This record gives sequence, C-alpha cells and structure tokens, in this order.
Amino acid sequence: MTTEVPRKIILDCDPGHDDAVAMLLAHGNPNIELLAVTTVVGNQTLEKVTNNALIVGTIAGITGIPFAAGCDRPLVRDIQTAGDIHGDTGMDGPQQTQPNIELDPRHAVDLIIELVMSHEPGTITLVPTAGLTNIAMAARKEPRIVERVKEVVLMGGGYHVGNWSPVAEFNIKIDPEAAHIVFNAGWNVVMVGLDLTHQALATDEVVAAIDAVGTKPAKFVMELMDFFAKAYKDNQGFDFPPVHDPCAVAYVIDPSVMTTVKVPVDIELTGTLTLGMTVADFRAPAPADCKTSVAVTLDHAKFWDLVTDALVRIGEVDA
Ligand SMILES: [Ca+2]
Repeated sequence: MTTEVPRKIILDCDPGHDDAVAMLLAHGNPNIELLAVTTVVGNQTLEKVTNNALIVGTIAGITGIPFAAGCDRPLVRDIQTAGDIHGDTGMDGPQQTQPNIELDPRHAVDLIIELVMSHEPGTITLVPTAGLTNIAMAARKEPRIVERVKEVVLMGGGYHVGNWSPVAEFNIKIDPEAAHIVFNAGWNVVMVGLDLTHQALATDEVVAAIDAVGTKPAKFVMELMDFFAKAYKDNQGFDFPPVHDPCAVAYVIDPSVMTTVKVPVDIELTGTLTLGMTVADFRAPAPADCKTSVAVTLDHAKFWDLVTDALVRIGEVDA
C-alpha cells in the first residue's frame, strides 16, 4: 500500500457496463478521491446513462459527491448509441434498481469547470470513459482549465484497431470533433485505448474472484459481466468481454499496471473510411514537447486484483 495523497479525479462517463466497474473501482480504491461523476450521451441517451450512474452510485453507496448530467448530443454529429453492446437501458442485465441519489442541478460542463478552477492547479485528473463532448465543451468554455488539470486519462481510441469501424473506437467516433479538441488542447493526455483494453478480459478466473467477494455490489458486477460477455460474444466474437473503462481508473491508481509510450496522436475528421481514427505517429521518437501517450501492455492480474480489492473494500451497502 502506498501512503500517497489520494489522486483527485472527475469521472466523466456513460454507464455502460464497463463504466459501472470504473465507478466501483474509483470509489473503492483508497488512492482515488472521486470528486464527481458526470455523464454524457454515449452508450445510450443522456437520460438513460445518467439514471444508470445514479443506480451504480446507489448500489455502491457513493454519497456526498455530485452526480451531474452533461451534453445530450455530440458537438456536430447525430447521436449514435451502442444498444448492441449495452442493451436498451445502457446497462442491461441486473434488475433495475431505483436510485436513491439526487442529480446535482448543475450542468456537468459547469461542474467540471467549477471543480478544476476551485482546486489547486495540478491536482485534478479528468478521467473520461465516454465520448469527449463534456470535456471539449469545458475546455472551450473555460480555457484556463487546460493548464490547471494534472492530466486527462481517457478510455478511447486505439492506435492499431477500432471497434466502431475498422480503425475508429466508439468514444472517439461518436464525437470526433470533441476528441480533436481534447487531444489538441495542450494538456497531458493518456490514451487508454483498445490496444490496452482488449487485454482487460473478464476471464473465468476473474469472474470467479469477483463472485467470491459475495457482496451485493459484487453480485451486481457479476450480473453486468454476464450480459456484457454475451453481448461481446454475439456482436464481436470475443470469448471473454474486454472491460475497457476501469483500465483508465487503474492507470491513475497505479501507472505501473500498464506500460505507456509517448507518441503524437491526432484525430481524423475527414476520412471517408477513417473518421474518428486516433492517428498515432510512431515514425520517430516523440518530440520533447509531445503531450500525448498511449497505453500498450496491461498487467492483467494486477488490474483485476485492483478491481476485486475495491469491491472487497466497498463491502455490503444498504442500497
Ligand atoms: Ca464508457
């Protein structure tokens, strides 16, 4: 165990099975101080993913922090959702719980700005695990957040493969203009993309370890994984589902859970076949002023130990 000051994060998400696990990991790990959960259209409509965030917060007992809803559509493009992977509710599988957390009245973009501007510079890490609409809007509305944020650790993209097209990943593809803003803003961006998250498979061994925790939040994760595994098998041919979003949280907890490499990354906005591609330039060593890096190799056992440990720490919750 480290004795470091916990890392302050804002989780901007679209729950989403893997977003739910990311929330639980952030809440249950002592090295993370979760300041807020913000939501954005993505896996499902804003209304649905926001309700799901409140459900996860209720099941995990995440109280005393704001949950705020953000943008209900991408900057430019039409809404695309991922019902094939996440179902009609955006979090199909577990029985629907009635949330007992109230939504904060502030818009997520304003809340993000408020939190970053009211904390010491360099203390807040943004962890987007969805389309980047809220984060781009916040950077445009209050550009001073760019130099105050410690770094942006996002789940999205992929430098060698896509999932929403041959070369584009869902979170980037659904709002490529927002991604372009975020990747070019000038802050440090760590891209935890498909190259990495396709290693975060919920294998039988992983599922057995989560099952052994035995609590209600762990049972909830089991039900999520059950649906998610079937969806990934049926739609993308995976034997085990890749649980993307908690990988970004895990990096903030302990960067040694994965290897990263500094490389310039930009977002394709005009390609007819490549729209939303995260184009990484590996031709030469990254220039000294390069602010982007990509995640490469995951320590699978260490990652899942973090998730299981978080569930153990959350314990039983009176939801
Ligand atoms: Ca997500």
